[in-house]
Amino acid sequence: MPLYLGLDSSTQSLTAIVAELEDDRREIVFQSSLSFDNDLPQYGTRHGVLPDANPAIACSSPLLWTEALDVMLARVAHGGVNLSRLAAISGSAQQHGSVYLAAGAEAALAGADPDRPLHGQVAPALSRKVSPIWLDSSTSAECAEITEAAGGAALLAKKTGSRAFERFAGPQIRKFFKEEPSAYAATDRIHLVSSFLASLLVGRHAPVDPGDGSGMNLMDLGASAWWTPALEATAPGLSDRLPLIRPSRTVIGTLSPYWQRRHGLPPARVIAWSGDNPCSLIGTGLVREGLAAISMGTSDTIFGLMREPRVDPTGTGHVFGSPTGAFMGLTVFSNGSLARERVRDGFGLSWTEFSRALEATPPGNDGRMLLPWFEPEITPTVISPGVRRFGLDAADAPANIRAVVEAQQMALARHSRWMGVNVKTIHATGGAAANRAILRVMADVFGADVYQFEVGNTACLGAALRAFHGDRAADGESMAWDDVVRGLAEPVASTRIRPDPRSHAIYRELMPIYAAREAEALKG
Ligand code: XUL
Repeated sequence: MPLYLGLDSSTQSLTAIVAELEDDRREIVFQSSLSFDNDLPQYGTRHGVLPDANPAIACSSPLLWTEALDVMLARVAHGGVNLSRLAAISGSAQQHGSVYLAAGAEAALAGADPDRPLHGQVAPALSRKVSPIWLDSSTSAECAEITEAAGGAALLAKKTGSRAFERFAGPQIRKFFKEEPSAYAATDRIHLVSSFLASLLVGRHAPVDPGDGSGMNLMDLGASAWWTPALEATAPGLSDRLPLIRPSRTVIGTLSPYWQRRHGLPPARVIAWSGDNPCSLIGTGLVREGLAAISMGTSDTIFGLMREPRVDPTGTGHVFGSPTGAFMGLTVFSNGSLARERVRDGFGLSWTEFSRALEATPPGNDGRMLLPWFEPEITPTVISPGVRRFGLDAADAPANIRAVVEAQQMALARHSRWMGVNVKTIHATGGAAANRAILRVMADVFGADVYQFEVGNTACLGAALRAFHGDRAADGESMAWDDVVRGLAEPVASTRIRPDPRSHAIYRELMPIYAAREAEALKG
């Protein structure tokens, strides 16, 4: 029976899932996760980010991700599973991060010596040591320049699926070109985190898929091709430096000799990697329109499949490509788990105490409220962070805990209306989806049924399922997506949390107040 490996390189960790998938047999046979901060402390990251005095700058290290991949594939190889049956591998990665390689990178990857760790062999091929990631908000000037040169925000959004966003690869590339012109000139290929890690696996430059390519402000969403006016608005000679764009199901090569010899892995097919949100769309089983998922990880996101690309007229959300070949709507909040952690840590509590405090306080928090901008926020755009409290004593632990969770859920509900989905069922995923006290607030704010999943990391599961789908497609069997996700990427019926009508009524009254306070704060 064939095995499929899914990998997920997120902001803070790398996860692997091996699944046995054939007909009705759907079983996870191996799972492992490593933390960048704790397991590879030599890189000095905090929550997966290299420390910087400027809060707007967020970079990580491509060598950290490379070394993590080596460590994880050793674990997979020695995890007690018979990997001679490994048919295909695919991956998921944090979106928007860009990796800069010099000429000669491909030769280094193809000829990597299996007796030496890969990161040391990749190091000389980097034309930029660091990789700006999605938490970076330092490119407002470049966003404005690109918007103007590409014909305005509405056209950029219509063509690429999003207006210019600070964290998107295009504005980041422009900033690099402006600040380090000679390093930009020495750059031969610019990858996303997903296509960089896929390149390491196949030993040559991998393509990007439309799911992750649409997070760059560079891709024509309808055509799945680079959009020349955006490329020209971003940096000179960019078209020569970008990877090819290929459908998510594409077999991009086989596991290179490095991995075969170093870890004794078979020459399995490698399927194009994608971004974590497109992978999570598959891993939460959202292969039809009308359903929504909320992922609560480092970022909180709300997303759903779209048959046609309905771009957000308010300019808040994004339309990305979906691995199914359709599209997905998405809204992202950077104040996700780090904000919840800040409140919890501020009062020195455990997660159990955090949940108890949430359960012991009343829905609506007796009108006490906060705006949860502990870090710079993506939705709505807040470059200079700062928490604003309303009737809330900063020293009152339970009230602050309820306030941060309610604010996050009200923001999710308010800023996802543009997707035009009447949310009646929510598939909850990400680390915080294990917390039922938080999901209770979610159900009551949205007035929707909320379900949990058996597999916590749905982005990683989605990658394994995409490996399955791509492998079958390469053998000429085009599987329906409902059949791909069946049995594993399905909500667990017994976990349903139904909304409480009285609590939902309270939140319906609070929503306009929250909206007004947000609008007021943004004006200020
Ligand atoms: C998506 C986004 C985040 C990252 C997190 O647009 O910025 O969800 O993908 O990994």
